[in-house]
Amino acid sequence: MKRSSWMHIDMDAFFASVEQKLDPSLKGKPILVGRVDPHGRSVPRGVVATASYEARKYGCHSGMPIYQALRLCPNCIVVGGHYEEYIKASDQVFKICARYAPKIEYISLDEAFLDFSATEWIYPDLPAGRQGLIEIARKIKEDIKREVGIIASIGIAATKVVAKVGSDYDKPDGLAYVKVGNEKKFLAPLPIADLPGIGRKMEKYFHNLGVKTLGELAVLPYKKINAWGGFAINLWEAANGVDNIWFIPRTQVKSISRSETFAKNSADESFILAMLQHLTEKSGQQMRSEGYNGRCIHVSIRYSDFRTVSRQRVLPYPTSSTKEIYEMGKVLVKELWDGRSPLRLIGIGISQFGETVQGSLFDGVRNKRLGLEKRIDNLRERFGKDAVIPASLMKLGKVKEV
Ligand code: DCP
Ligand code: CA
Repeated sequence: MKRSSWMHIDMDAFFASVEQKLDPSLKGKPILVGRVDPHGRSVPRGVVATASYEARKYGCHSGMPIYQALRLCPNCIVVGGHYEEYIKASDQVFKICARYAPKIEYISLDEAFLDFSATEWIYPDLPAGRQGLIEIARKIKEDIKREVGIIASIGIAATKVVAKVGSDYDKPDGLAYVKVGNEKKFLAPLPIADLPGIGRKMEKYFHNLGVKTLGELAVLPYKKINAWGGFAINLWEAANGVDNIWFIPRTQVKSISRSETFAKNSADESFILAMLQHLTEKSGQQMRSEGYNGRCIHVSIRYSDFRTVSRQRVLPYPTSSTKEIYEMGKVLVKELWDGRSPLRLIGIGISQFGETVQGSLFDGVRNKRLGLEKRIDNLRERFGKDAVIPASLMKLGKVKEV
């Protein structure tokens, strides 16, 4: 069997680094990216989305209330988020990755797996194996620094889990290569919380059993692990350096999408966007009723000559909100469609399902919006699907569904 080679790339203090790039006077300073009010003043009960590494020295971190972070580091500068800028930086970063990696699995705005399995033939001039991969990783890091102005950390390993642990190992500005066959040895001294998926509760549970390191987890008898069920087996296998599916269930198992062929081809932007909203509404409603949240939004359009183009973007958090999915869908339509040629079909979908992250920059607004959308779903369930119709959908009339 051909050997796998994975790189895991993750930006350092992503939102904070983009803010420091936008306003160079913030460079080298402790900053917190958090919520701000419309006048640019920090909201006292806000939460830290991320802290620059200068601020982390004082113990500030993501998810911490801003007032608490300011107590630890009174000199910290609180800045508001610029979501569009994060999307732009993310696009630039992944375009650079795509110059080097034949296959990319997007995890979030600032994180992806690059598949370098069996790619020696693409890089005939580079030494095979270790040296070649390290050289490529260096080039990716350099390009990102020069072109985007932020810093990436990269882990290289034969398995995804180990590559991910590797990108965190040497952060910030890290580059870690784990030799093939050395996975277990590399993981053994690390605290169990370094393994993705181990939350605070599970960490505590293992600590109570006297298991503090991944090495200690790896030597637990399989019988004991087996009794704890599937997730424990995953963790145990990962600690033993075994490549398991780990990230696949959340990213590839399911997607929900809707598409419609128009009764008549149309180049009317307001009609096309209203149709997009109609389809998003249906997908969003299904997501909410089935309890899914997805990160990756994809849009397809088909021109009258049947030429079909699609595009996708990854949101920083999984969502099921019609509004959030639609906003991203609209951006994708504007990028895909020339704005003139008539279309015969449009589709939108959501994939990369996972848990919603709490304590993020946009939580307050997002929770309110989701609550409202769920209430509308309930109304529709009770009084029929036309009980609440957004104004932009009124003009659609009846449409043909495929
Ligand atoms: N984020 C957020 N709220 C959280 C966690 C993260 O808004 N509770 C946002 C801000 C981060 C971005 O997502 O910049 C990426 O998250 P990471 O966990 O990768 O953290 P950073 O990139 O900030 O730091 P690191 O250098 O540790 O990767
Ligand atoms: Ca990051």
